[in-house]
Amino acid sequence: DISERLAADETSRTVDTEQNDADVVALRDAILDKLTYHVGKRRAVATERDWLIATAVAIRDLIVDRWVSSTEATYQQGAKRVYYLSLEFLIGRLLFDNLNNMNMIETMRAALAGLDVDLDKLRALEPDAALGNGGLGRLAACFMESMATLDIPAHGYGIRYEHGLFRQVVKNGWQHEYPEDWLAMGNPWEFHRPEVSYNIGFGGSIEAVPISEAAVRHVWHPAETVEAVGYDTPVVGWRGRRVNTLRLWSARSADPLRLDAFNHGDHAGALAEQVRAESITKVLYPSDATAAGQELRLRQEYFFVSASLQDLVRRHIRAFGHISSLPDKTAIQLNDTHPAIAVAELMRILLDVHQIPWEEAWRMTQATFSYTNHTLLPEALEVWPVPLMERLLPRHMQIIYLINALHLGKVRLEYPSDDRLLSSVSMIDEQQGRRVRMSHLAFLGSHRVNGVSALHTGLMRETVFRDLHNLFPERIVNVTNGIAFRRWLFEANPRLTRLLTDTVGPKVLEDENALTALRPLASDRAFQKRFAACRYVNKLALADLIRRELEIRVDPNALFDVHIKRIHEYKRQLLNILEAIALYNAIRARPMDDWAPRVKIFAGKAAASYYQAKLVIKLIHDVAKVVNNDPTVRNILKIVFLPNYSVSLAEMVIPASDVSEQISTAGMEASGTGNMKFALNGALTVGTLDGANVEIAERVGMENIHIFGLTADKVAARRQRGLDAGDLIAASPALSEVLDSVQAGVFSPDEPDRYRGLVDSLRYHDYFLVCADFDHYFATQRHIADIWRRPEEWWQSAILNTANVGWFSSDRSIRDYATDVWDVPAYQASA
Ligand code: GL9
Repeated sequence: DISERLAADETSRTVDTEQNDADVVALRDAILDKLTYHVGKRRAVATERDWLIATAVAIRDLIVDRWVSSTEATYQQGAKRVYYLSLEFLIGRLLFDNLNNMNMIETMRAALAGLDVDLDKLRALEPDAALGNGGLGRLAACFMESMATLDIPAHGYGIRYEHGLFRQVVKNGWQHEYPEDWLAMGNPWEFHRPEVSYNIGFGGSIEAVPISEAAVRHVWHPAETVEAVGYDTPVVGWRGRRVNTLRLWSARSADPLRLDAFNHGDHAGALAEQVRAESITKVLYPSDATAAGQELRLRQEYFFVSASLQDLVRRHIRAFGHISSLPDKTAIQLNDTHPAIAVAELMRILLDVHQIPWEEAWRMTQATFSYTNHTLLPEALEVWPVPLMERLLPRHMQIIYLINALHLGKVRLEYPSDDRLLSSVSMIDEQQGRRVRMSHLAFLGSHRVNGVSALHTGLMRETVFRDLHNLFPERIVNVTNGIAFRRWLFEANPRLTRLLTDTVGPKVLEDENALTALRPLASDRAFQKRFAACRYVNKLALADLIRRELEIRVDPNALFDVHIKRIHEYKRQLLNILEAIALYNAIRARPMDDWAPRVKIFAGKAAASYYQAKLVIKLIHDVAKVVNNDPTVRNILKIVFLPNYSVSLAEMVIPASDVSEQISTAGMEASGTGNMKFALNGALTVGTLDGANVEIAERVGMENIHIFGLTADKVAARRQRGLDAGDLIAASPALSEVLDSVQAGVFSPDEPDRYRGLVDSLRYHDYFLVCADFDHYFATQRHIADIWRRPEEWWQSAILNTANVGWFSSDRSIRDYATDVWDVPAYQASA
């Protein structure tokens, strides 16, 4: 019956407006042409994969026409270009993204139907491009789309990892990691550019060549050279307005094979150099909000930065004839500190290649770069040991020393003998061995530095960058994150999108502020019912997925309470599962009460080496096993962990969610962007006053968001007093019962001590304030359940969430960058 209901809903699936027969026929012919001449197959023997490739390449042809015209226009106008340097682009699938932005979904559906091919099957076949870990990488992907939509000439630069984020398999409740293989069946969206290649040097020595009485020129003789080769993926803006480029670099050995060794029978030795070179772009580091720290990571960073800077400098000189106008025509955004070595690399290019004097080179560098900070977690701030940097990048280290000496010289003039200040603002951290602070390098080399939410930017000024902020009080600005509505509303939730276009008009597709027109409808019962019906159909589809994946049956009428994101202690999945246990205890104590049925849904990956996070995944599974099989609970509570979280899974889950869990320890989540995706789709947030939750609360109103817990300043104060939670636990019978049962092995009878250490750390060293926030969280969840029982109130609140979060469009974020950081014009829909 589920598939029947979904089929009956067929008509409300997509958002594009027109489709005419001539377009359908032309598209069908184009696909058949690609099947024959690109894939090399006859229709009779074509597999679904063949159809996917033929379809993608047919769309790509249409994209290329716009791509060429966008690029030509930029050259002709001599426009300023934006370069977004990021070690991560978490793109996900592109088939529907491109179709949707090209306004072609229905035309394509019809064209394929004429060939007996189902577009939705092809959609599911495409692998996710998972070239990122989480929010930071996904933000880069949303920003690329918004820059194209706002007609900003922009290039993304990053690494074409052969293997993206690992595939998560859960066995007996434990996470296992397997390599991911997104390129296994080829990538129909990209263009290999073997002619776009640069030499990247590592190691070696520096020669100082005298060029006059007073000056020397530094020549770097690298010990090792690796080639970077470009792969271009077109990035389509809304309605194909503009098509930009994502250029990802792949490493190639300068010498592919030592033929002499091979001929002597040393086959492995003959390939050794190739293996070493190509290892640079083999795999994405799966660390999340922790610095990876290994030499290979630094090689990845320098590799892609050097290739990108050589490429953009070459493009600039070709377009404008001379390097000196670079800052007027180029804005380079550093996405976190991962590409911070770019500051030293651009200085090297200006000084050593173009012979620009130091002061001028430094002025140009600062005017060109800006830097976004994405986290204040101390373990995530990159610091590289000086000996490693000296060995791998000797010329860059010289430049860094000189930047630092000049910087400290100025500080010393202003604040003589303030040693604390000097060591705090120095690029070299002398605490434990000498290490280069990449955040300081990025800060000093930029004209603007930004945080990603108002709260986070404030904390940057007060904590990690306090002293630098006092020296450069204008430099730090805020740009609150945003999300691409095209992907996270129009594609992910076509039913709701159709409802919005029916009621507000097609302008909601063009202008995020048009959502405010929904406000007066929030209390309209008929509209509420239609809004709720969209959610219900989405929930049917999710319930079906849960049944297929996990063989668990969930009631689509239950409240879907969803916590999906990387598994991390500060994100507090542990608080959520402890609350679930408390609820379970309460249900068993009063089974005949009128409980609102609830499904707790979790998904997320833990870094492979993050034991505590993996233990939380195991605990969720252990608790689920007990709760889901307890007959006294009678489906009032179900707990589900969906494995292998991805962009595509998020697109499926978010539109089916009633409650959005955003419960990080206040002060620790820089922004969050999942929070925005849920609110846009009408879920009610249960959350702390952290990251962008603060700004969501300001916009939806405190009555439409469920805030609990310590605020960031209270968290800091509480930590000052110590982390022992004994007093708090003693004061909370519910929490005491929960902790005692977990510690006693009630959920782990096969290994009663499994969670002893975890509970002990909550009792005696509760750094993430799980105990401090527990009672308030539990009470807030019960309050949410009360509202759930009053549908008119619930749906009014849900609609007001959708109506009031237009501001969190990544188009707004990108307009902010365009004016406050890059100084480039941006398209204005309503202007
Ligand atoms: C992050 C922050 O933790 C998030 O709060 C923020 O929304 C995003 C984007 O600004 O950046 N910083 C960070 O290192 N990650 C983030 O998600 N981690 C990952 O991307 C895995």
